[in-house]
Amino acid sequence: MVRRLVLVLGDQLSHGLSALNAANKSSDLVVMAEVMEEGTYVPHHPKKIALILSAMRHFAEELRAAGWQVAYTRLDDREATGSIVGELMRRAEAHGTSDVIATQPGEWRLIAALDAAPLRVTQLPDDRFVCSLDAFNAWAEGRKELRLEYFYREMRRRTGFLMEGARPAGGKWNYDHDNRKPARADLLRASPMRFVPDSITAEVLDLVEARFAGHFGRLRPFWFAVRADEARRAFDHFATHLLPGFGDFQDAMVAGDHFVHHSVMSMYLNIGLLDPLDICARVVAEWQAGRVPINAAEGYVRQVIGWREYVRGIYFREGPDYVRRNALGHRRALPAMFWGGDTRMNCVAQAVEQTQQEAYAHHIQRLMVTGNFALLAGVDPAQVHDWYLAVYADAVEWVEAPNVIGMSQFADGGIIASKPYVSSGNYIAKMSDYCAACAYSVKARTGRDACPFNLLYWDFLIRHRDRFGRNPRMGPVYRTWDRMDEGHCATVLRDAARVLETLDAGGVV
Ligand code: DLZ
Ligand code: SF4
Repeated sequence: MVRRLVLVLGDQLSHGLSALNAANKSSDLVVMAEVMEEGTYVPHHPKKIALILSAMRHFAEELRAAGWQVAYTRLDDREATGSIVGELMRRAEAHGTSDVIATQPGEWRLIAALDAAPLRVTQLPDDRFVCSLDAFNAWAEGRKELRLEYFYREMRRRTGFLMEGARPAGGKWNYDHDNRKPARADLLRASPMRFVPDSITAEVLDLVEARFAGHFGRLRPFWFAVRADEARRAFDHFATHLLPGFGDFQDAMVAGDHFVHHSVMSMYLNIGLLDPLDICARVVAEWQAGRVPINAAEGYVRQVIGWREYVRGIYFREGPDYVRRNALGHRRALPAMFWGGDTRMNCVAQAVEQTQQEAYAHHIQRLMVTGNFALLAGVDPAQVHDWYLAVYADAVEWVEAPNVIGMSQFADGGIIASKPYVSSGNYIAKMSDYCAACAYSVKARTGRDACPFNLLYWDFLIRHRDRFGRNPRMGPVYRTWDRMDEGHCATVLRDAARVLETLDAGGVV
């Protein structure tokens, strides 16, 4: 006899999950399901689908070994219905129960689907985070601006990480200013730990290859960790070899080096294989032992207990319509180069190519190359959002949408960012070695050879002068424009219009 069903989703692969904690091993049945709908509502990268399906299969085995009964649907099971709710209904009917315990999904779409299901579904809070949604809302209540820095300080105090009594370790809360060094190509630099697919993963790879052949992204070589113990080993490897330089080179981009000093742990964290407090405790211990500098430890801890928790709070606070916001009224279609189409822009080509290969690009590639270009070109933020959600292995909507809609595209009108993250080619030239091998000249400000970022940067600012002209943090750039020769300004805008026309005509930029 089964009393209740316990839903475990593909990004809820944690033994301490609230739904499992609330359930009973002897009378409840865990339901896990590989379903086409979750793989195709956006065309997820094949590596991402393989990660999730293989990690689900391994997790189901671990649950069985721990004494749970698990009803597991494989993508190619003949009776499979193709959706999460369909699978719950099928299991409910087979076992004569309509009671379901779930942990709240990380996406409004699925929360609504569970609410609408003709079953008695209890959605429990997802407590695998440092800050509950209630605590976030209490922090946000009555504040005019929800800035990361203040939230982050609260999290530092709450966790005690990098605190010396009431003071931040080293005397400063934030060492971001030290974290902007460019990096050189270095063949001896360590890279993330890679894993050889076991027989479960090998079977999943064949399945993904057969079912999602049309999706953007290369499935093989597949090297991700798919179990918690592997993810922990991968994290240890990062902490030992790459963390010491993580701070200094956090924003650096190096052609052909897909990871530089990044940990590439977000995909494991976001599906539940790693625990945020565990990994931060390890980072803090490395700093206490004198093996990593404070700017590295602080930078890492800030991303995990600060930024990651903060964006989750915003996503759930802002509600289901957040992903369709478009404060700047941008309407342009996402250019084909985002899907691997030809481009003469080396920075974009590098970021897209590695995304295709790895289902990964680091934050500055996402923010200052692809995101910056989409924003400057006025691409419809919903299309930009769908792209990021699809192509990155770590992209679950609660974390991806605030980063894209808010931080990168300014489509939420300034809830997350106090000004748009835009830059000319200069920033990319400073932080990368991309420009040397580019068909465009980053120094040229006008003409056919001019870096498109240089042209579109001004076009964007002038297009949106009504909105940003009075922003005190943007005053200096508008004053620079106003001091420039009128003829030069007209040429910049004419050349920018030519780039946009080329994009609209489906031409190569
Ligand atoms: C992303 C994803 C994919 C590709 N496939 C599945 C799946 O087959 N079964 C499943 O339970 N979950 C999958 N997921 C993760 C869900 O889409 C995720 O739980 C929601 O986006 C909410 O965070
Ligand atoms: Fe990118 Fe411009 Fe540099 Fe080319 S010149 S790599 S387009 S920033």
